[in-house]
Amino acid sequence: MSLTDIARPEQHHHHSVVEQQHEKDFAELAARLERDGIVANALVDAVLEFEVALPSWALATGGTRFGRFPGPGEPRTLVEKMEDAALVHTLTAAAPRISLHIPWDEPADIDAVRADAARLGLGFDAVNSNTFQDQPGQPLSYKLGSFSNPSDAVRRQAIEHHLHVIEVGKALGAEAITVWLADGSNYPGQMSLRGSFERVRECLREVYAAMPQSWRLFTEHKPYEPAFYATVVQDWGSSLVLAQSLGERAQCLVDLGHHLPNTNIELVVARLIGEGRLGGFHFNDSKYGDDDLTSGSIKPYALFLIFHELVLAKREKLEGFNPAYMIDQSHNLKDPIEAMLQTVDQLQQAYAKACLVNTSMLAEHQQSGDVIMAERTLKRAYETDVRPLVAEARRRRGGALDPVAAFRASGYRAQKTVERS
Ligand code: LRH
Ligand code: MN
Repeated sequence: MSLTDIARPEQHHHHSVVEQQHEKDFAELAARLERDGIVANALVDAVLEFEVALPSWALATGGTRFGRFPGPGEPRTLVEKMEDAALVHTLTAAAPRISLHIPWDEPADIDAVRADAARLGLGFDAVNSNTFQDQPGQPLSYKLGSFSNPSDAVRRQAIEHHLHVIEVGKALGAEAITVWLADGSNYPGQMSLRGSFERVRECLREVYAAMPQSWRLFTEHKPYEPAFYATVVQDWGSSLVLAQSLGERAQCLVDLGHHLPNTNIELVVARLIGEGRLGGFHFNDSKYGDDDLTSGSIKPYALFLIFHELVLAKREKLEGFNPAYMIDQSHNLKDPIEAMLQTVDQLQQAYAKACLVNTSMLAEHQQSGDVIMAERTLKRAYETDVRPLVAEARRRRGGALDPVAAFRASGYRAQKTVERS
């Protein structure tokens, strides 16, 4: 059964009930939007522009320090992760790239990986470095930090790792590197709060200088974990200061789970857009900490408000505004592919709703100080059921009306369980 057969099971039963119901739903939504002066087909085209990269590390079951409950037929190799990523792209028509983590995805044979990617129609988004673990045979430990480590030799080792990650990325056609550092301390006094930051800046200068001119460097902030007193790149301010001191092609990556409870993340996004330093996202959702749950599963309105800031910036054609949309989740209970399909659908819906905002009317209400009408203008878009619209966008690109249903109907996981046993 080919990937496209999996995407459109209903196509075999000419004009199936599912298709007929979809066309009815879409026509009704189009009529309702027309009343607001909105052309549904224009929205469909806008949704088709939205693409997100999948994290290689979330295509197998994740876990916590308390346990991991792997499922059947999970990918064991990079090419199997790419196969699953390609299926997510086929079903959603919106995930044409995969983001690799080195050394977790260290390619044994770069040419073979490039060939597999070409065969599967996949590209490579930002590559991720890893100095938050010690690898077997690694001469020096990152226990007390990598770029912030007081030891020159440890910092040198960490820089060499990043230069290697850039080489792997260049060979695969990636155009960016994401640097998340676990560096920090657990106790007051353990680490120089300014010295550690200066050492990170110095090391990143060398990494930045080693990047091809076309590349970007994304700095990813995080308030805590694994450090539980101070994290060197702890918040968006530290990340922004760092990016601004490195150069034009250094920007800030916003992982939605890397904010203390009740942080106004859409405000952080607006601030970074305003400074021209929004590099990209790690989309996920959380209730408490860096829970890496399915995007839109806990705070869907906050996700919409983030996309509202993105659509505003896009409509204003802000110079250099080109965020890399990527997912970073850990699927501890759900089938990783189903969770990924849900995630891409949630992001497509949040984007579609944000595209529905009448931004000129909103600006008028903001200007006139009409608080309620301003809020209602946003809520009207958020409260619109855009599911027929994103389904139609997928259908026009050969994807599935309902990706999770199509995946379940395909028997793909059962097939892989046999193949990968
Ligand atoms: C850190 C992080 C980072 C990745 C890792 C898998 O919490 O968000 O982006 O390197 O998760
Ligand atoms: Mn992340």
